[in-house]
Amino acid sequence: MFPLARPRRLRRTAVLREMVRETALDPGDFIYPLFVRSGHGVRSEISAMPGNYHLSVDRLVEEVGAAAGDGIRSVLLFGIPDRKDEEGSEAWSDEAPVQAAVRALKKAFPDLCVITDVCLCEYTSHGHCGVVQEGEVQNDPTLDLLARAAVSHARAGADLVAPSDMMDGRVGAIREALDDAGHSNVAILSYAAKYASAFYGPFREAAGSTPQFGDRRSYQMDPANSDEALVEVGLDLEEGADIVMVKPALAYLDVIRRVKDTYRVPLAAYNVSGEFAMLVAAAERGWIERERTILEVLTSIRRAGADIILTYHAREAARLLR
Ligand code: PB1
Repeated sequence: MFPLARPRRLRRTAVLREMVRETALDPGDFIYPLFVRSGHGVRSEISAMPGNYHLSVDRLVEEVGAAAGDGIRSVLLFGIPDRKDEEGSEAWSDEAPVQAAVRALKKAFPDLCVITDVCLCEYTSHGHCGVVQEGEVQNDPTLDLLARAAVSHARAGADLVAPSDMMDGRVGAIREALDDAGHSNVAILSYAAKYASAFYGPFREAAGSTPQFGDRRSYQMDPANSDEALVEVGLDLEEGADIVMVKPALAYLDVIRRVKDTYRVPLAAYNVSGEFAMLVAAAERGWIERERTILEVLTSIRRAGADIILTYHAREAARLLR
């Protein structure tokens, strides 16, 4: 009790504060999301995500080289296809931007960890993450298409595939397809507890993946639920997920903590586009200090229990930590 106990004693100097600091940020824990499209020499900024670009493969290789210079060792690729159709067939084309990007990156940076997003929403004309029949997103017919996309990413050389569609049973289907195709060493990072969130807005503009009708609430989770997140994570682990993810991060820090305490497995959290845009916009207006806020946000996600953070701040944060 006070005056015996004085917590301020250990806050008195920077050395003391560092000595008792419980949570550390390390660029090795960051995954840097990138958007790749076809063409040559393309680097066009995404308006709702300043500092993020649509990149052709050649420019992507440059960007990743620069990011590696900042300390980034892991990237997540999203593809912007040239054409969309009902099924999203560009998702499993070996010549599509993501597949070409994986090959180019693994060639240029053999030690880089290359992760690919596996989903159909960027590739379907209707913008949903699965096959649509009679106005509804169908679960089981989607599994084979996702598995095909994952196998084609593995064939290109991806280290991890990251299914973000939220269909039931997709982790198992992808695991089986990868193993059958001889890719048993390719790991699965599953978007296990992915919420139907308004924070994906800027991404949908970036990826051109806004659903053309309805919304994603019949497959993504209700923001009000956290017991259900434990069910979702448990299922994905049983089906063979190697790393599980909670998404978004900031409005779901409690879910991150519950998942970590319950399962004690490698856990990722996605600091999504809306969280990024909010911070950048407020900093642009001079309402918050950009650099301190970035580090505070990322620290909070690690403190909540995430081992790995997917974040558009990755390069900047890595530089700040040097
Ligand atoms: O940063 C972000 O907002 C990421 C959004 C995310 C990427 N996996 C999805 C958002 C959505 O549901 O539209 C894409 C789903 N495949």
